[in-house]
Amino acid sequence: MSLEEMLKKKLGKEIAAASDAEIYTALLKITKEKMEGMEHNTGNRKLYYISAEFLIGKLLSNNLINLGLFDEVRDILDKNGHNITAVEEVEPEPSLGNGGLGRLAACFLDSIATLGLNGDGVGLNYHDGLFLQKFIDNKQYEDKNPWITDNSWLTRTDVSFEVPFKDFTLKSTMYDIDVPGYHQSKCNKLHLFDIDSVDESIIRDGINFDKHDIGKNLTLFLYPDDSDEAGQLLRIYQQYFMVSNAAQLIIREAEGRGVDLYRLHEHVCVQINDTHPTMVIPELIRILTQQKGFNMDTAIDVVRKTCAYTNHTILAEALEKWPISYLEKVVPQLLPIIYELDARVRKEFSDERVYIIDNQNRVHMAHIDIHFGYAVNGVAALHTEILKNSELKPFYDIYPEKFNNKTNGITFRRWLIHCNHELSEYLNELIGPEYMDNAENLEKLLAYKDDEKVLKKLREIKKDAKIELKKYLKQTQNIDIDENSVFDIQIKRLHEYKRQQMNALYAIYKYKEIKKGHLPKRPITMIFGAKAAPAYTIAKDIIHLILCLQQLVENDPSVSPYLNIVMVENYNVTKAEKLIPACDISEQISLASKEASGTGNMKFMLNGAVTLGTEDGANVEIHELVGDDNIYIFGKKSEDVIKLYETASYRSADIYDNDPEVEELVDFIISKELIRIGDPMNLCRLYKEIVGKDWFMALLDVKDYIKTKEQMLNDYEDEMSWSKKALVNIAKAGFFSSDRTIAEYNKDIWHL
Ligand code: OAK
Repeated sequence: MSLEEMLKKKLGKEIAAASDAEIYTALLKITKEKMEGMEHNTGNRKLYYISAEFLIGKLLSNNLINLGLFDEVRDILDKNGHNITAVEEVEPEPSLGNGGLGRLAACFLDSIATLGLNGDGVGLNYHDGLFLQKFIDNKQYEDKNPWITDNSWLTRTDVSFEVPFKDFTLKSTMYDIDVPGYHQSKCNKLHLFDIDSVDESIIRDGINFDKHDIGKNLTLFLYPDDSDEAGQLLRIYQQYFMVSNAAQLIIREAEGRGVDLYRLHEHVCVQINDTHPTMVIPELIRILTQQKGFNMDTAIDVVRKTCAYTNHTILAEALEKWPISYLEKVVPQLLPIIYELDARVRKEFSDERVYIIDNQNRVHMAHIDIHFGYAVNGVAALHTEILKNSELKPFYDIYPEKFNNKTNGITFRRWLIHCNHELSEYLNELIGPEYMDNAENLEKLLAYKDDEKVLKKLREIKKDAKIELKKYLKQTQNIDIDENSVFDIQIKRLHEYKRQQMNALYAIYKYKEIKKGHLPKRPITMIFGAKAAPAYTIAKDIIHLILCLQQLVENDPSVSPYLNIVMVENYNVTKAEKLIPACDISEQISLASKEASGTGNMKFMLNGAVTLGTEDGANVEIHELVGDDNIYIFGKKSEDVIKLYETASYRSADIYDNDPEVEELVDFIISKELIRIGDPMNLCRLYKEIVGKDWFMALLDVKDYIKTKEQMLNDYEDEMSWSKKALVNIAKAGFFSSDRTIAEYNKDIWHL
């Protein structure tokens, strides 16, 4: 049966007469049936990629692309008066992730399947995932985000485990999402564990709920507020539930394959995605010793050869440390194992910085991973060097052989072929389709770097993407943007180290310049998208500042023709897919040393944006690849920043007091213009934070930042030379394919 006939049959009516929602459901079913019929990848060693987040985005188009059906479906729909983009709108976006770590896990699943490797994801099926962001009175509010509907990519399986907690046991249900590789005949799975008793009706006004009722709340939210003890306990419940299921699944599947558990490491490998899944180590040891007759030495030895750990941040507050007393309340069965692991470390090493349990009775999760795993990796070259030479130096001194770098990557299926059809088709025409299978082929584009016709075409494609974004923002937020302006975009989680506040200071600078009559050559559209963690006060104050600036500019006819500030509401993967192709200036302005890698930087580059960035994370590698002419680097270097922290010698107040230009910008936060629009409490608090503390040193770099951005805006006016920069960025992006990253993980760590 042809695809068209299948679609008709599923719909039970003519395609032309069906609604977009009906077509979506029919396509979902057809695609799911197709994937269910595919065999799973096989291999002697199987990978379990355990992660608290899988930010997978909508799946219909991605799956159709990977199954090689996209073009046909698009044509069938066109022929019948429908449009694939409108059908895609019907799909709810799964809310299973927050930021970079979660999106990376999703890109990795795509590449693991694409390389035909035997590897599944394991995580949790959060019903309301990460909160839905709403702006009211220029402030962020959080609402629940139910994304699971009757028609969903989830398939309930009959796999179920008993998960023992101190006071009760919970029975799990495993749901699966198929993960097809690009043009592969076999599939992998994402396993998401859940409990049947979750009760969404306990959520009241926004995202509040009873944190104590674990049977009802366990898989409601990703990252529930942990600013109190109940919240922290809930996170421990979630983490243990995730890894206990993972461990039981691993053992069951291994036994099912006839694996001798004493050789588990030869057949299984577990990748621990940051520290959230760390308890899988003591849990596996517990199962092997208590249920499978292992002695402690052997269990530890086997588990150590099975587990590997990826670090995604050096921010101290994100390195998890759980009080022993909390673990005791939730998972007392793990404590004898954790004490044993700590005792072994203490026996072998005298340096207390590497102990698992510190003198405040807290368990350092990363320390468990490093001692009792066989590999530790950072996610960009600079990040790994910082881990080795400062953050984790005492560990590197002990285990130099465990440390390795795996620079992050992104899947080009989603971040080029799907999100930027026009560009990907043009590349096809120009350099042939080989780049789709091997991204390094993008370099063939360099042959056209002086070809005016090609450079003009790239500019046209960018303009078309801007027009698409303009329509989308009008439709979704009733916001008008000018496609002839330069699009300057910063989209990422809101965090002080990412320095959205520094970008806001630029907006203030530009506003004031325009007020003085210094008009930019071309209007500027500054776009932000970011969610702030609900309990992160200053992050919310920064959102407030940006939204107030948006309103100020919008209502000032002397400024609005030249400057537009737009904060996109509820930034997510779907929105990223529309924003990234339209971008000219990619804002990657974290304080050097603080951004482990960044992956948005790679997506923007691939879509022909030019980076404005610090020498941080993967920006360093982008810089090396594209060269000085095709990136704009500013700010203090990581060594200098690390020294400033070590010597505790940074004082933002000194800069503020001694530099009237900086003072003028910061003072504007509490100016009468803004206070009239915003909430004085929020604005004053932010002002005080920046003048009195500025922990992530926005004032240190702000002037260099402004100067560099001005240079960029100037250079943008030379159309051909800018377009050439865009071309070089696209051509050099091949290195950042997650296929390359995964091939490296496999070669150096997984050996599948
Ligand atoms: C989230 C929760 C805990 C710890 C780290 C994260 C996280 O999202 N980290 C981000 O991981 C990305 C993927 O490796 C990196 O590109 C980002 O730089 C990093 O912030």
